[in-house]
Amino acid sequence: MPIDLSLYLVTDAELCRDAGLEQTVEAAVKGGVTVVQLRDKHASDKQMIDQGKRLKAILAGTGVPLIINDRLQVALACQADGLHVGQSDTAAQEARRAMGQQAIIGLSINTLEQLQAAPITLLDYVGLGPVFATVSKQDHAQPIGFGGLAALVKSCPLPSVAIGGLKAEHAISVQRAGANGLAVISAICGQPDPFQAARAFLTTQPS
Ligand code: TZP
Ligand code: MG
Repeated sequence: MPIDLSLYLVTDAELCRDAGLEQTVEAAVKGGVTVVQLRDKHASDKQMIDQGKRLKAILAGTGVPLIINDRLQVALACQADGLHVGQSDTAAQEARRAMGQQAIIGLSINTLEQLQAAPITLLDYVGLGPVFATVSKQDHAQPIGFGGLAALVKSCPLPSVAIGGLKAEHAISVQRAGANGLAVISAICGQPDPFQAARAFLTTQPS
């Protein structure tokens, strides 16, 4: 399924605690977010399914797809539009089989070796990074910088979204590296105004 990766919001329940997760997502989508990924390393499956259903209701009619991080059973139960898997999560093959041809399946990639081993024909996009070190993901892989990002994009036959420490002022560098968009957590989640934080990606000039 084609997907607009321009501004991909990955949620963080802890960072959104004060403002509210639904409120943050709703405002960020109004501000220009084109994909929402529900990511929660601490919630139970049941909590995540309920959260996914609430987000689906918010996204209904916006054209913005809901992707679930890691948990295939959650994605199926809340009828999400897709699943994003890491290198050690549910295999893309299993996700595609269970979710069907229309589902959006994404895979995280950090190295050329991982890209070469990826089941490209089963995927809709890849997440490339981390570009920079970030506190938003524990035990993340080695940062690749914009040079590493450009090298991966060059070898990548699929649409790609860059992730890891990205802020609005990085949009132009990501574009120059050839990726289709930016994925962010902390540049939107926990920001005082998630609407403006999202809009900044569309309007900020490089520093
Ligand atoms: N995968 C690689 S880096 C990262 C994930 C989920 C976290 C990105 O968060 P932030 O706050 O945008 O750096
Ligand atoms: Mg994962």
